[in-house]
Amino acid sequence: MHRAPHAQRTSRSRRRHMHNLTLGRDARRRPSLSPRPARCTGCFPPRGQGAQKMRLRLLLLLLLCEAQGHAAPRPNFVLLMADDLGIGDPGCYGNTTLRTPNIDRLAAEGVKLTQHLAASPLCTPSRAAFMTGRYPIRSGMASQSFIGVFIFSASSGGLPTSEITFAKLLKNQGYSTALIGKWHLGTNCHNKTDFCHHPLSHGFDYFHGIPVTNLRDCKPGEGSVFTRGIRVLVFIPLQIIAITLLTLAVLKCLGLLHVPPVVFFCLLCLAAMILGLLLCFLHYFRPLNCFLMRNHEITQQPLSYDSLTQRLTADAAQFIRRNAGTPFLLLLSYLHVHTALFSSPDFAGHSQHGAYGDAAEELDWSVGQILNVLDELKLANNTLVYFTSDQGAHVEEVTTKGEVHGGSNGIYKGGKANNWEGGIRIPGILRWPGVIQAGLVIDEPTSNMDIFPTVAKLAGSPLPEDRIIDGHDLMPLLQGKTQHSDHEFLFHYCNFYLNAVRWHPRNSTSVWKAFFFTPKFSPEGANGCFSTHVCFCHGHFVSRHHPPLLFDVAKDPGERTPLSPATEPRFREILAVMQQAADRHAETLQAVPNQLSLGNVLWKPWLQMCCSSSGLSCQCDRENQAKGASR
Ligand SMILES: [Ca+2]
Repeated sequence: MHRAPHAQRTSRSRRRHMHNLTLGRDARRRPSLSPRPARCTGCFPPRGQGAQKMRLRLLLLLLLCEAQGHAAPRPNFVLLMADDLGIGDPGCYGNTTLRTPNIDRLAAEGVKLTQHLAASPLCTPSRAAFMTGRYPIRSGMASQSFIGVFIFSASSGGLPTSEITFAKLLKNQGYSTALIGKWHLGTNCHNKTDFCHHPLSHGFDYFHGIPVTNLRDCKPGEGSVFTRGIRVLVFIPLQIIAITLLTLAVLKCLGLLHVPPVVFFCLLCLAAMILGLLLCFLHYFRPLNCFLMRNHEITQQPLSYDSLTQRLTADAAQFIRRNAGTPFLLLLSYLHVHTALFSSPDFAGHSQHGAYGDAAEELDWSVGQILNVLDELKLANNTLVYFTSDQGAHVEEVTTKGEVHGGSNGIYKGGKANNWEGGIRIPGILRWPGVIQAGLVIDEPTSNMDIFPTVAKLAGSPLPEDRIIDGHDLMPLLQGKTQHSDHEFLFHYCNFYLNAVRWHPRNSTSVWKAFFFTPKFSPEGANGCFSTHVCFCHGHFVSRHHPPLLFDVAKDPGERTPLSPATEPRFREILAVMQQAADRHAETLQAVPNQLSLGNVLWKPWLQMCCSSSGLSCQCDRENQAKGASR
């Protein structure tokens, strides 16, 4: 482990840090949950006898109406999401060697959640759940195959338009809404201009960022995320063809077999075709999939990493400035710290942890810039800031030279793409000075799906009633009105497959976690699936458990020692309750189109967006021209 061990243990009590307590007069000035003032019924002019009394009554009513009309304004929302940042990376979660003073400041001024959970350990499904407050299986954003995320910009799958994001709810409430950074929830359905899955079709007024994701293949010289796939799909078939050709040639030379020349010709053509497809893939992947958009327009293709974080941060700051006078929602979805790693000269080579540490420290700098803008515009007290990561650190990210390009999950086992705590326990920090107590640490189970109902309620929006929302409003927990999470059960999915159940009984401090299967780590004894780069969720890649593997993660957060009937007398009773909960949950699921089916994740030429018309070269840079053209 290249970083300090995770210092923040999961003790079961809420610890109120006595420093910097800010619950004063401001704290009692609650936000209005109703966006409109109540109607002034009875406001009519007096006449006849008793006019004086009526005038007095009228005056009181007017004062009441006036007071209601000036209810506290609804808060702004700044949601900061890192990509693949581990819970062991920020200083406030125990790291002593990575410098994250701005994230630490946020935690000191707000609430730090220590059992904050991603609804999925992968980018696309976790983000779908975050945006909708629902398990990704409900929206069809949970893969039944090996590919659990979108890789191509010209795929037809994505977040269905029937889904309701918190951005859509807030836009309807008059909020200005922006997504800056990574989306990764699809772009088009049927043609390259329908933008059915695009952020602007999901409630954002403004989008500036990448529609898919940052990958090694987007940065020349950083290698390829497809190395293992290429080995299976290209090198092995080429070897088989070569051996076949050689064998046939020898048999023909020895006169043992008559082989017509057309057979040799066909085999050579097949080999040439496979090689040609590989070269095309490697050549065109970057321009066709790694590009920046501003709203519906491509502004930089392929994207340049030069001052990329600075550009996106400056744009986020501009959005805040433009909308300082009206309620706004900003989702700043960082490309950091997913590979390909990058950072500007101010950060490159400055951390103790190589390229990963440089990127993490630049991410922290950007968080600081956003907090500074809120301070400068005096918006901090009326803005709820949330910081998180979309899932745990990718522990298998190690370069061929042995440089660690994945983060730290602290004391937790596993990481990205599996449901050990390291894959799903993420940083979760919320700050709202005067409303949320500063310095509070909450150990109760919470989910990134909780942001949806929390944000909706604070903005005065009713929740959709025609669907199940799996998240719960966080405010009662954050404000100390309840000490116990509303999540009695949480369901941990590995793509489409129910991997584990979490049970936090209402009258207990225990947090039971039962695994129906676990990934087979490789090589044996490793802390991840290094031979496949990510763990898979089915088939011979997993070990099934009958009875399920049971832990109390309140006592054993590292999931080191499974319980048994000998060590836990209520073993079978606990598992029976969890199985019943899983069965009840399964009954709430409905069949929906699979957005991550093979047909929906494959590259479709007719969906390919390109900023130039000259073949597939797709080269342009309109980033500077487009500045200031946004809302
Ligand atoms: Ca991610």
